[in-house]
Amino acid sequence: NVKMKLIEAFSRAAEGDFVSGQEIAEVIGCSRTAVWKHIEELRKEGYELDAVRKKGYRIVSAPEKVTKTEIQIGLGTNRFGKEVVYEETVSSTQQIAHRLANEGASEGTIVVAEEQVSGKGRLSRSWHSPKFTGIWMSIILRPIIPIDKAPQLTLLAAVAVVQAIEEVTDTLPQIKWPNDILINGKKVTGILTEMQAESDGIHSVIIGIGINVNTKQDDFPDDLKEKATSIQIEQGKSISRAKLIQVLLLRLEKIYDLYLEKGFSPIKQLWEGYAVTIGRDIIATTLTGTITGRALGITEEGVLLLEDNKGEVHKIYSADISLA
Ligand code: BTX
Repeated sequence: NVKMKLIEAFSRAAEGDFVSGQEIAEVIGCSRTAVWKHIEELRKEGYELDAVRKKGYRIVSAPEKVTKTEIQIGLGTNRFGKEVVYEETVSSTQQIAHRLANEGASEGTIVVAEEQVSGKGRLSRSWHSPKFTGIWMSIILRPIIPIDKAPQLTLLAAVAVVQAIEEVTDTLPQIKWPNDILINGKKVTGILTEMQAESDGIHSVIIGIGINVNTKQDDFPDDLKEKATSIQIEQGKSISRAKLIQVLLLRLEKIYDLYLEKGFSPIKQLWEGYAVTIGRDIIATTLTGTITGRALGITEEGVLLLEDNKGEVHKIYSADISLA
């Protein structure tokens, strides 16, 4: 990949130093006269470059983008993110991931976009995904597990997201069952797990992760301003989205491998350590009604146990939770 070689050549030079046309030609294996064409391609990708006669080129600023190149340089995973499908604008990364999964895409393939115009939440709700502000990513998994275990993957993904955010920021995210990640009580991340399965089992699981990273208060529509937040809002400075994706992919791969090897128990423990709702009085709104009670914990399947005031324990498979 020419672009990657080129960026690597720049990153080897000391900051602010020029890299000569000759050096660039050698690194990417092209003629000196062809160098400018590749430089132009970088410019089109949002890099700002200085070109000075007899000195060469230098990168003035790199784009804050999450292209394949940005994600893959320095990525420490074995499988996750080895295939990256990047688009600037999509309707939903889930849609593309479903299509790729049908076409046989390998496990760990990710789809990322700078912007989604019809980002999807659960139960046909929408996910607000403005340009260049967040991580809008879907990952294709092909676990060999029974269909009823698939919801565990949502919890697994939530743990990985929390670990990744903790690693690259100084915030303390928490999980609200099953799929919300909150910072200071406001939603910073949503996770949507969808499955392609037939009677012979799971063909693929597509995990969609939306993280508000560098979103500013004004980027949220009015109805979200109260309940949504971003990493930038919470810690007062922006962070590199590409870096967060790299850390997230590594965490996801590690925890997924742990899950395949040891099952859900170790994931459950990690999850419970981050959960805000457990042990508290909550209101669960399901498709059929509302139940109020104390959240006791989750089962080995990842199902929420809720004890109502008569002492009856309900198994909650899918609901929206709020603190009572
Ligand atoms: P959810 O149904 O739990 O949350 C959706 C609800 O969250 C919305 O109804 C709205 O109230 C609120 N909301 C919408 N956008 C945001 C936002 N940016 N920040 C905070 N709150 C918001 C959660 O569903 C699952 C979201 C998954 C999003 C990813 S992004 C990549 C992938 N592609 C895609 O279309 N969806 C997933």
